[in-house]
Amino acid sequence: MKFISILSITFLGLVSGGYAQQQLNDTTKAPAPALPGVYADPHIAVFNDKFYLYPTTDGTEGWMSTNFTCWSSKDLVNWKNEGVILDLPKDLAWADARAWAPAIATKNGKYYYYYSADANIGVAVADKPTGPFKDPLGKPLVAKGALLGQMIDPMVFVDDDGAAYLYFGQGNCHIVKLNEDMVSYNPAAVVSFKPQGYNEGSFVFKRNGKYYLMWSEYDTRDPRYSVAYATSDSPLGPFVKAESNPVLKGKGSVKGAGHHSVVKVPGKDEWYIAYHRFKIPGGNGYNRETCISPMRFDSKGNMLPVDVFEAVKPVKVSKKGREAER
Ligand code: FUB
Repeated sequence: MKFISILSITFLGLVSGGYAQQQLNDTTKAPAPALPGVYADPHIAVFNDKFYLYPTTDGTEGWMSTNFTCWSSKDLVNWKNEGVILDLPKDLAWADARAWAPAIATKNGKYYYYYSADANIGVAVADKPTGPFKDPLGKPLVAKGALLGQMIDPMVFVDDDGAAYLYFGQGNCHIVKLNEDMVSYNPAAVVSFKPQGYNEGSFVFKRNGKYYLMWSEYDTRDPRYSVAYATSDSPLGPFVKAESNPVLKGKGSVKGAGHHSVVKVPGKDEWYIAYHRFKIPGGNGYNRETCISPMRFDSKGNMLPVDVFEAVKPVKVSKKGREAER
């Protein structure tokens, strides 16, 4: 009798182990997106005890959206729509459509929101992460035609010493240190280069003293759209492309995974990557959805490939973690 039950436990174990393995290898059942509907180019951030997502509103051919929304979450899994935070026709005098690829940074108690509008880069300022955001310049921060490539896809990285750097551009990657006011810079100080494979969507973060520059390769309408990275010991580069690239790419039912951003859980060495993929089912480069996956490093600081089939478990921002980062 005992022998039979050992046999049946072993059999059940093999069956369930096989099932778990099959689940792991199943590239048809992607996790649900983080946001409902079609949103792309998600910029993820953490302020106080909440996570925020700032995406592009998708769903029109040519990406013709005219406003930006903000989403908040206490656990990275449940997201609340905070509504429209910048409405181009209403809030800007110089652009009214093609509201793309925003990013946010905080400095001196203010929130600075950088975005693309009609292929110029603008900046808007607010007292809270959820706005309302106001245009302090009345004109683009980086105007169309200022440099080589499209003036889109801004991202701002604030270093430990408080210095802020703007990364931007499609076709070429441009970097410039922002002035203390966060809304101006010296045009003569712009550094421009093109990492091998670079297309757009640059993003920078720092871990253990190393600067990681990431970007998207291929066109966002191409199912091969993916993310690569390089590292440097300075926010201005030079950056050396890692050998183990891409770090994010589609697989199975996940296509066109890219234009990402990265967030660290305060007080922990725990990282998440937000990105878009073609909507499942039936999406394409104009119908993309926002997803989040865990992101990890090896002991040498190399990024490990992201598993686009790994679902995010709820994460809490603790008071202790926040205090540790002050
Ligand atoms: O969402 C519009 C454009 O598509 C972005 O600016 C690019 O990065 C690409 O994702």
